[in-house]
Amino acid sequence: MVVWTDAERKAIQDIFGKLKAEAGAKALIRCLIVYPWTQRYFSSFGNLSDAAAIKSNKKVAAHGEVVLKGLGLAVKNLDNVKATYAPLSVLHSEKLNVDPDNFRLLGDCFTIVVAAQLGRAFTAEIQAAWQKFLAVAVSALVKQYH
Ligand code: HNI
Repeated sequence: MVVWTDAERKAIQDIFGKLKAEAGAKALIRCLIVYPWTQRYFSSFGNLSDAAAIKSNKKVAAHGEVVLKGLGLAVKNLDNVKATYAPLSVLHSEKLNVDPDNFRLLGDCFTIVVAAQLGRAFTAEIQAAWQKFLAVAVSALVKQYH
């Protein structure tokens, strides 16, 4: 089981509290542009032909919010992320067939968005807590892959 210090819990909750609603969309947009192979999972989302199309795609924006809410679920269940994410892990593995390497890539995009939004407040200590949180979330998402 993951052990969280009080400072880590506070850092993760603070970051989440400060994040703007559009953070999820920004992270997903970045992921689809920087790692174009991730587009293949979103073939039902319409036009993703270039960066401008991805940025203005309403389905991408809406799905970014869904993913952000998904991360919020882990923030609310820090002591139980594995069980909380079990259904999501099954979905991504068995139904969506998402290559699990992509979780970390989307996580990296979230980190960049968080850093840009928090600016100087995103200190190394805060980043350490955030990266630990992402690692726990990604490992829980990968858990049901076999
Ligand atoms: Ni992901 C659906 C959360 C990474 C491709 N994803 C979801 C849903 C949540 C979610 C929540 C909605 C589930 C439902 O409808 O019951 N996804 C997350 C989280 C991460 C993540 C928390 C990691 C941070 N997903 C990824 C990655 C990809 C991905 C990296 C592909 C590159 N996800 C999908 C696809 C769907 C999806 C595809 C279905 C979209 C749709 O609406 O058809």
